[in-house]
Amino acid sequence: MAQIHRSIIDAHNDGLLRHVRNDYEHLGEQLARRNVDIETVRAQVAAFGVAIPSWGVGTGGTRFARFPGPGEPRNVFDKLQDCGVIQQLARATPTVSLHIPWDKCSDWTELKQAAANQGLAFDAINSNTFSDQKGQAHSYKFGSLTHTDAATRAQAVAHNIECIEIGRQIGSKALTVWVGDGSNFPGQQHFRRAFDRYLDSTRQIYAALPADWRMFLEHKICEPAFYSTVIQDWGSSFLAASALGAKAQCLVDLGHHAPNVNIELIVARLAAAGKLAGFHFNDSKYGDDDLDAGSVAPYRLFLVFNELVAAAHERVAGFAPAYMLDQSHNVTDPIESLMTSAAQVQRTYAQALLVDRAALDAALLQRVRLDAGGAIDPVGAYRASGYRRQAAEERPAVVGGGGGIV
Ligand code: AFD
Ligand code: MN
Ligand code: MN
Repeated sequence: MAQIHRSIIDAHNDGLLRHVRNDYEHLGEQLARRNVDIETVRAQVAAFGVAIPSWGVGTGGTRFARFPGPGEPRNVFDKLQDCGVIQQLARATPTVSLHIPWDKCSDWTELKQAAANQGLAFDAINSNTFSDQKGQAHSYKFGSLTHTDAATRAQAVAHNIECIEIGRQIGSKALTVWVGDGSNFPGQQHFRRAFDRYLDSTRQIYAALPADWRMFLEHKICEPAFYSTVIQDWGSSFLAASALGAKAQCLVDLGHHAPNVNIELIVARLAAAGKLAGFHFNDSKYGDDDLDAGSVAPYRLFLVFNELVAAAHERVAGFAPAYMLDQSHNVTDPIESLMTSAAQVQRTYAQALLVDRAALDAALLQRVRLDAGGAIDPVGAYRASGYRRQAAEERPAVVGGGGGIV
């Protein structure tokens, strides 16, 4: 099956070209009025790419059912072909993130070539020790890298090292490690010992990393373990990444936090510590829903990008996040969802670029207050005024009283 023919794209574009040119020109004028150069923003957005997860082009499912779609990819070559179409049309996804063993194939050189033919390269490679494969000697039912049984841990370590070897052949520069290890009941797992075993296993994987590789540790609050997970949150992830060394960083999957957690703050903390590996973009309402990026909470995505653009703007040391989608398309055509999600990520990046940081930081709000007759520095002026001291003298303290909640 070939890619979509150029003439089809041209014919489609022909009908819309005039409007796009007019709208772009108008937007350029509008932004110029705000001292934003549209060409600069355009170049930054054009240089931005987000990786496609190979598993995202297949139809996803829930634990209740999966409803297969028509023309689903049968193997990694089919998946690459779908990724090629996504990149051909939307031009925002130049790389693919593989998942081993789901994407195992017999000839990695052939696969690398097939990707290049589609205009694609490979991003981080993902290991899988959260499910058992046929013929596997030791089961991961009760854990993998943190299993109490040394032979099971060794098998999981060997699998990750094999992923590095595969990644090396296809041009990946990072290994993403997410484990489903954890417990379903209080008392089932010794928290400290499980974390120690995780460190012991990941140290062996870390030692096998090529010099120019990074290791991405992905935390997740729950699922499939629903009482506790070993790498539950960014704190655990940060501890592990710090213990391992400079090449280990923390990957933030937007769906892997409790509801209402301030993810952009986590992003800022990790960026400041030089430990932000990158992202798995998706959206959610309740848990690891893996819905299309920006479809439920676009403002949350904006706030994340606001931190990213600020960190790049301020040249935070070691700031080089990898961007990937990680979604499950259960009811849509995965190609459509991935194209619109990539565009949504791109759009959000553009919006964050439009924020005038210098003005936001100082001048704008100060000027607004000054114009309105207020103080340039309200807190400074308030403290200098002695207002509170005077109020305390004029209003005697009430002794006792109820709670602070009214
Ligand atoms: C998990 C994680 C992880 C993993 C994926 C598999 O997000 O990135 O690779 O699902 O589908 O929840
Ligand atoms: Mn993920
Ligand atoms: Mn997930």
